[in-house]
Amino acid sequence: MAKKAKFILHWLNNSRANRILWALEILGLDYEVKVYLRNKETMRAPKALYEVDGSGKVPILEVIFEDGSKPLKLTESGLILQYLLWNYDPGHVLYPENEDEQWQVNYYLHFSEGTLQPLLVSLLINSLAPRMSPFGFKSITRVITKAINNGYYLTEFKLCLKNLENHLKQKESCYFVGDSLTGADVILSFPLFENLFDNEQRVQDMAGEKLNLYKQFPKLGAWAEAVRSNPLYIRINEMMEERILQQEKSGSKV
Ligand SMILES: N[C@@H](CCC(=O)N[C@@H](CS)C(=O)NCC(=O)O)C(=O)O
Repeated sequence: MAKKAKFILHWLNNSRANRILWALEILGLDYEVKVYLRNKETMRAPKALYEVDGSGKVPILEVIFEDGSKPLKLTESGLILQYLLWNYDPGHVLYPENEDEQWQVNYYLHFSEGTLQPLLVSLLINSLAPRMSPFGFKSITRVITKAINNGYYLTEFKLCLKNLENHLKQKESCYFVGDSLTGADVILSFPLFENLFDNEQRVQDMAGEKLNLYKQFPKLGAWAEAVRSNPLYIRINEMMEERILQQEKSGSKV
């Protein structure tokens, strides 16, 4: 059993940090959230976040041990979830007991940031490129980015969704590993639910074509609905909506 600890999560609105908050809540850990708000024009994180870690990226999880030993500062969602699952889930709530299923969860911890998320970021950047191009170059940029998307990013993205859908088709449960929610669903909640199924207009803008995700990928759609209706997922979102309002009112950055 890991040492008793308190956790400080550095959280940014519309970011990957929500899934760490969800995990902390599910595991019933003793945590505190520090809220940072994106600049409304640039959508980038505030300077205050760079003071916590030079990367200026969330999630950042500080682990403060009760016995006074050296605190930890963890970054990278996959690593943070791995740390929590390996050390702070003795009851196997999110990390299955069965070794084969543990490897499956570990696979998704890597797949999410290593394969799926880079494709989404590339599609997002390509969708913004025409707007950012100088006058006179917007149309040509649109043609070039579309060709790149069709040649690689969009094709690979659709392949990922098809594989994930086929995986769920072979299962009775709507979850990715075993028959209940695991760390796999938690890590996938950002790319698959928050960025795609809960944001279909954005996907359409990114893909440059109409994608009816629920119709094309019904099993992923059922999974997305399980995430949306998860009571602790609802709770953290309500909690953070309130924290955002408080932060905006106080006008403070942290
Ligand atoms: N692979 C990293 C990516 C971290 C990352 O890019 N975080 C974004 C939020 S989704 C961020 O902090 N962006 C702030 C900014 O770019 O200013 C992870 O999974 O933790």
